[in-house]
Amino acid sequence: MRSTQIVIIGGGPAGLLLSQLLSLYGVDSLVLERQTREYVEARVRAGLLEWTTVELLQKAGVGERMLREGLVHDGFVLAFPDGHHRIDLKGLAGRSVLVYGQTEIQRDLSEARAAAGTVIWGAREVSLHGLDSSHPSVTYNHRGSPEEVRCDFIAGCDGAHGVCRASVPQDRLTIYERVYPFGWMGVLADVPPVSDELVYANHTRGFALCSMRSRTRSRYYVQCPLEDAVTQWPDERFWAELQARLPTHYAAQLTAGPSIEKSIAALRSVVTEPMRFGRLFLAGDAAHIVPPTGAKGLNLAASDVRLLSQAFAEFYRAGTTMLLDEYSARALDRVWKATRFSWWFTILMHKLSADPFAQRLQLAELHYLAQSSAASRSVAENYVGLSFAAGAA
Ligand code: RFL
Ligand code: PHB
Repeated sequence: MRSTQIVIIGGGPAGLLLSQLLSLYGVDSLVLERQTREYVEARVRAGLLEWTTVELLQKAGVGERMLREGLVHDGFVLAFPDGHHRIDLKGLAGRSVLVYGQTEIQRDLSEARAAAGTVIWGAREVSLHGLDSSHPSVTYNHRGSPEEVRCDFIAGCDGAHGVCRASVPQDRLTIYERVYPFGWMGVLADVPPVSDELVYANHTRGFALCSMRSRTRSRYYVQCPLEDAVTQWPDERFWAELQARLPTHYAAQLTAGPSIEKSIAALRSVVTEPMRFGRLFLAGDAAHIVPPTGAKGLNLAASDVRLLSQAFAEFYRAGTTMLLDEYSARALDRVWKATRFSWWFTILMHKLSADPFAQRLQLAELHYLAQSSAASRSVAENYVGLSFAAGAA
């Protein structure tokens, strides 16, 4: 029977980055991923990295292509029915963000981890055992044969629909949840972006976001009803709707083109407390989900993994469980702040209901942001990512 120090369930960005960081600390791990490598690498998701995430990826030794190909953004634009306002990230918060697709990070990490031979893609029927004992183990099925691996700890990095959180007795976790009554229809297309910076638009027809992956590849989203299916959004309808939701200046710059990917994402906030049960530690989307408005999901996964890798390293280096014992509280401090920001930004920018009072409040807040550098600074500070201050993880 195989054995390792840490079994990591899930080979998304959280799981692979954790494995990569652990190898730097001389800690052995095995990643069990349900899907094939090709499938995982093709999933189009996040696009925006906080600088602390950029630095962590560099530290992990997977930053070279990211720094070469990523686009540094010093600000972004908020558009609303009667104006627009640029949030000067660099000027107000002293930091920038990096546009670099999750698909690219996934590729960089897969390459590094595949070279080390520590990922099993296509691991089915993963099942966790002995979580509250000192000898946990994981069973799974690989290419038709049953396997078992023993370990000291299990890291649950298996996303929102994984097996890890579900393996914890229900009465040992508290789950906080908010479901938003709309989704995002996203399109990826090889057309130049409407602007050098991201544009978040609050419009009476609904929210729209202009993002990008490169100077020749755009990523656009429009708010849509939760019940909508992708088939209801042929390309022509999407481009017309996006154009209608942008201020004339940006609408005039919009280049339409055939979509190369199209998907609908539901918007939710979920926080699981604590992020630990016995020898199982949850990280990333397995523990929390944020609506994509604040671009925090991948960044939170990275900050969890940063804390967790340090805690495992400390355990094996000094034999102390102090950082492991503090992991959940330290991670959750940051998670709740990002949850608050993502919720606030979602409520500010989306069409919530036909309630005219709510609409006027949104507009008043957007006008206030445009007028107050203190208010804009608070947005900038949260958007670039809160620092890892002492006592605040
Ligand atoms: P993932 O990426 O979901 O990876 C989990 C992995 O676990 C595997 N798995 C299992 N493996 C073995 N056994 C099982 N039983 C398993 N069950 C699941 C899955 O196959 C998968 O490979 O979670 P992770 O690693 O925690 O990473 C989280 C991020 O993917 C996520 O938070 C972001 O994509 C969120 N997000 C954004 N985050 C940002 O920081 N910036 C952004 O700009 C941003 N934009 C977005 C986003 C998410 C979006 N969607 C799709 C909701 C934009 C969108 C539209
Ligand atoms: C993206 O590029 O996919 C993206 C960027 C910013 C967000 C959400 C998604 O807030």
